[in-house]
Amino acid sequence: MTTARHVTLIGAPTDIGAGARGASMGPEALRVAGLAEALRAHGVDVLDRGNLAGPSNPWLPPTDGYRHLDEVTAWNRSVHDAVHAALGDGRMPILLGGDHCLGLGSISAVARHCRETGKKLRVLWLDAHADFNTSKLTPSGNIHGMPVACLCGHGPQQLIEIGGHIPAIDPKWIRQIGIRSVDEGEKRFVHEVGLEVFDMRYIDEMGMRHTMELALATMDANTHLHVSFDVDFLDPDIAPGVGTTIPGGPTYREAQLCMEMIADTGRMASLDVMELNPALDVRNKTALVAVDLIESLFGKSTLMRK
Ligand code: Z70
Ligand code: MN
Ligand code: MN
Ligand code: MN
Repeated sequence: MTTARHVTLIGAPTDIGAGARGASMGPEALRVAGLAEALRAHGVDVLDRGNLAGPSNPWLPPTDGYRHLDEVTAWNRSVHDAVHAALGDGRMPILLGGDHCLGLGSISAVARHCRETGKKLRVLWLDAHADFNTSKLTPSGNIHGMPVACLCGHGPQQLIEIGGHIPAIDPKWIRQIGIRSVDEGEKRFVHEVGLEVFDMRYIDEMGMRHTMELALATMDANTHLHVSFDVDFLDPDIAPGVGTTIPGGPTYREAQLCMEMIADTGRMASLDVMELNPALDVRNKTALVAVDLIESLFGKSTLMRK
């Protein structure tokens, strides 16, 4: 398997876009759970470049449909620059969130890198939520519910322009998996734009194997696969340490298969691990399961070897 063997860990310790405090502690919880050591045990060269800095969380109500827009912008610019620099160095960035509003900075940087290098981009969005709200549709103003819409060019100018190209990505490049909580207006907008969503109903009926076969189809040797892993994708039984637990997510076995099938493509070239909230976790259990699943993304397997 040709998985990237040079990884840069980038910590983004903020909950600036979230509806609960605590995802700011996510990067350290993943380090304490042994992420770097686990990857090194699989032969990966790991460089932990520490945490990015940014504004603190003022915890204010929304203005004009957005909470903390200026602070969210500052954090995303910083994430964009760090992710773009890691890719320029020929390394695979792993963004340690932090809340999912930062998927905007990360993926806009990946998209910029793909434009510069002539790669085809494919984004796998593993999440309980579609994160496709706008200021008009949002019930909360929390920008972690908006990054996918922003990436597709629907959002405030200061966010959608971060990667230097509007829109940063085409909705056709995205595949969403595990979705089970979408707001009413958001649902209509997802349909209007034609996002490809494999929701839990689809996974229940067709199984994770078939789901991932479709979600991973039509990639080629020139494809850069970005995986944006919101930990609330997982069933709360195995991952209680997230801001909003949504019941009925993938089980441990389904999540493992999902990660293993991504690893088998050999195309994953960047990764976000988002929304881990240690303040709501139980003895770092959610961080440990995340590390276990990330190992599978890097080709850990039970018995068989390719
Ligand atoms: C809801 C909103 C959300 C978490 C994203 C929830 C958004 N759709 N929640 N990630 N944990 O407020 O936009
Ligand atoms: Mn999310
Ligand atoms: Mn570049
Ligand atoms: Mn989510």
